[in-house]
Amino acid sequence: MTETIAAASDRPNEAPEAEALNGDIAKLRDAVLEKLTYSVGKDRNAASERDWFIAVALAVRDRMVDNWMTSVRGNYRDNRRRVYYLSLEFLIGRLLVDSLTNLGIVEPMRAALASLDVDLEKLRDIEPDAALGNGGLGRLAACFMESMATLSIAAHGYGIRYDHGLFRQTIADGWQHEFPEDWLEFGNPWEFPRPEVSYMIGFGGAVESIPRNSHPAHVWHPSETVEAVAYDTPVVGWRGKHVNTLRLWSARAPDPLKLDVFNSGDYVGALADQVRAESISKILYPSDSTPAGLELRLRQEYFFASASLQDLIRRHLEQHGDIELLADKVAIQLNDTHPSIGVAELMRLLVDVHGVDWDRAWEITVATFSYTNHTLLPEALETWPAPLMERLLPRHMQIIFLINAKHLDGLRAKGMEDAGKLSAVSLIDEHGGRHVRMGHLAFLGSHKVNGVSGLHSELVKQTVFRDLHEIFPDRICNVTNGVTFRRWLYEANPHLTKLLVETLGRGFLDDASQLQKLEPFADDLDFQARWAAAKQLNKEHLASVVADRLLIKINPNALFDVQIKRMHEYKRQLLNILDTIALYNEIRAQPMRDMAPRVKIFAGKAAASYQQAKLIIKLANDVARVVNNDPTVRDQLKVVFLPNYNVSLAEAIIPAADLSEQISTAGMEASGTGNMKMALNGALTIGTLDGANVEIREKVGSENIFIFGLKADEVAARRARGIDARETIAASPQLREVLESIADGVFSHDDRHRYQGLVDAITYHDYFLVTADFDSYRAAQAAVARRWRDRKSWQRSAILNTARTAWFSSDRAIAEYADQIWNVPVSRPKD
Ligand code: 26W
Repeated sequence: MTETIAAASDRPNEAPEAEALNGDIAKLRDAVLEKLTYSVGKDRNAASERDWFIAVALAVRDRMVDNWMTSVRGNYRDNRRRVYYLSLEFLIGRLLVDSLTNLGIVEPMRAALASLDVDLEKLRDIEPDAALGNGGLGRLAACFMESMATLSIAAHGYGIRYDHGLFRQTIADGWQHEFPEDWLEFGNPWEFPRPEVSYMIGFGGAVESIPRNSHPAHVWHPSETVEAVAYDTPVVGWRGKHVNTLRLWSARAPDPLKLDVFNSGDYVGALADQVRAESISKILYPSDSTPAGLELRLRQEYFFASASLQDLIRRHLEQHGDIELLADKVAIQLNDTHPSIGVAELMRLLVDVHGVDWDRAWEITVATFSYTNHTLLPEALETWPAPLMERLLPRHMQIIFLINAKHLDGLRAKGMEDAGKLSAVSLIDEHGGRHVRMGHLAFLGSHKVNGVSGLHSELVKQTVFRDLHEIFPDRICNVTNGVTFRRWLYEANPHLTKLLVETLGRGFLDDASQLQKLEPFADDLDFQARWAAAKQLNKEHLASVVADRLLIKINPNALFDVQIKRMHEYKRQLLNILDTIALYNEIRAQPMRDMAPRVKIFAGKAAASYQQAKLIIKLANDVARVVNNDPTVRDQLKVVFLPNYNVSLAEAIIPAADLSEQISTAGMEASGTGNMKMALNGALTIGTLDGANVEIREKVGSENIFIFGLKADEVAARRARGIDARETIAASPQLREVLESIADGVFSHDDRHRYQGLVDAITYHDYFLVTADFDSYRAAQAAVARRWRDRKSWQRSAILNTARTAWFSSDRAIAEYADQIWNVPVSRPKD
């Protein structure tokens, strides 16, 4: 499916002398054959592509193990301070080309396989995506793992090894359908099962308090126990020097089969415990904004938090013996609130298990944890009903109450009487039944709290944590997100990488800041031509993907206008569709008007229970059907919705994008990371001043980005004035025409009223201000069309976008975490 990876000479980190190269090729060839024969157990003449993939993956994995063990030994020998990244999601994607690239053996492996009549490209598409995440948060965790290895930080990732990742999306008659994803169907060659590394995780039961001198001891007697078993995946950094571990937990029933029950003939009953236990790591919750709020979700969160904390404490004690040194040797990052029950769990382990004094334990806990907030959406902030927490985690509920009591007492002691303030900063939300505020628990239990873009971190101080920020004014900081350039440039866009190496040399491969050296070439017509040629190859490739999957022919010379991200009303795919219809109406009104052909490319999954988002997918497909089959439109406008958006599809779309749609309602997208990936690959951004768009504009320059719409503070003011949009619609003839065409069923002949509800929603209750930003969005799109016509200036801006987005490397972001939050050294590749 993807472009052939560029030749050796311009493979990023491969310039070996021919001799060494041939040696390496021969060694790799033998290693692959050895794996095929003795690990896969297949003769080369009988081997399927999947057999070859497994053999190659196992051979590549071997190449990592040596440095992995060296890194692990080094971490122990050098007594290195450790970083633990706790995340319920790791959106890894595929690992074959990423591992080959970081080990610097892509071309030798290609040659080795070619000598065995095997095509590396074919194997690339065999590998299933490890889709253990929903979207931004999960992919960020994966980019961060790769950057922590690249910067040689002694880091572990901890998560859950879901049997089923994010659902597979199919589109039937324009509607999204979800199917279980089965990435482990043929096994996972990258992981090492660690049956010897397992921990017992308790649930339910009761707490016994045993009177002891100063204060009673507490012993928790869980009524249910689940075993957490480890699976380790090596994470190799750029240039393969340092290899870290991603440890994912799988749930097992301590005794999988109740033989007595089985022998009594109750076969299902005999397996009940096993099913119940294993359900914990069965499937990823497919929602990326609304907490399921279901017991199983809390079980998942506690299961992996407890297993991870027990494991890192074992490692700490083995090496340092003294639990009181934990905060000196360990930094734990909470990736949003999902692992934040870990704050109460560490207190339980320190106080109940290791006998540390409460106040000392709290000091250690706060000094060890730090927490990243990824969203301001009120519905995404997790709270758990106290009764559920009490039943499932009785000891933790006690601990949370005591943390809260000491917290509030401390504030009262400092003179805070205001009941409103006290309840606002309380861990317990008393409104409508008692709920535990997991964000507050994470905040209180951490020494540092960060947002993920400059604007977002300011909004975090002004909104969700306003009152806590007043009490702890130095706790909130900002670390703007980043993306790994290995996957999102070198591997996804070898054509552009080849041109960059030819033009800048290889230095930028180790030090992204050298991309700046591109600036002088921005107006160089010859360079512009080579730049355009690289983009054209990527667009032709995407056009073939669209043809394969949708049987739709798109013109690779058209402007590829791309919006790829999870479906959500605040991301405003609907606004993009309204623009598409307005464009369609314009073309129909003046079919012969010469306008720059444009292809609107959409892709994204909607949470299974998110009806409005699923309706917007249907509308996009309904509009596509009408526009693509309207003869008057000819080639001027095409609309495609690519199904099953995932990491691998993103790698195919992003290098082909001309225009990057980042049009969220200002103040609602914490950062965005797709925006960074597309700007890095030379797309121009059309967007609101939201999340990291603000910093992208700062870096690339306002003349190289199309900004429109209300700013975050204006959004708040506008909402305060009411979100009835009838006035706004009346004032915009184009908008009125577009909404009427939708409401009249122009795009839904089979069900004329399908979108009446949707049109009514934005007419009378336009919370996401789609109508308010419509005209300025249209104006920005018109500016895009004008700029596109002026190829020199477009190419200039495209080149400057790549030249000026080095800062958005996840290496920079991780270096900031290391410096500001984790207090660990980093060493850059080549160092
Ligand atoms: C409990 C359900 C749930 C699951 C996931 C609630 C919230 C989430 C995530 C926080 C949602 C998410 O992925 N947020 C995105 O995080 C990215 C990485 O920081 C940001 O770039 C995106 O702006 C933000 O929406």
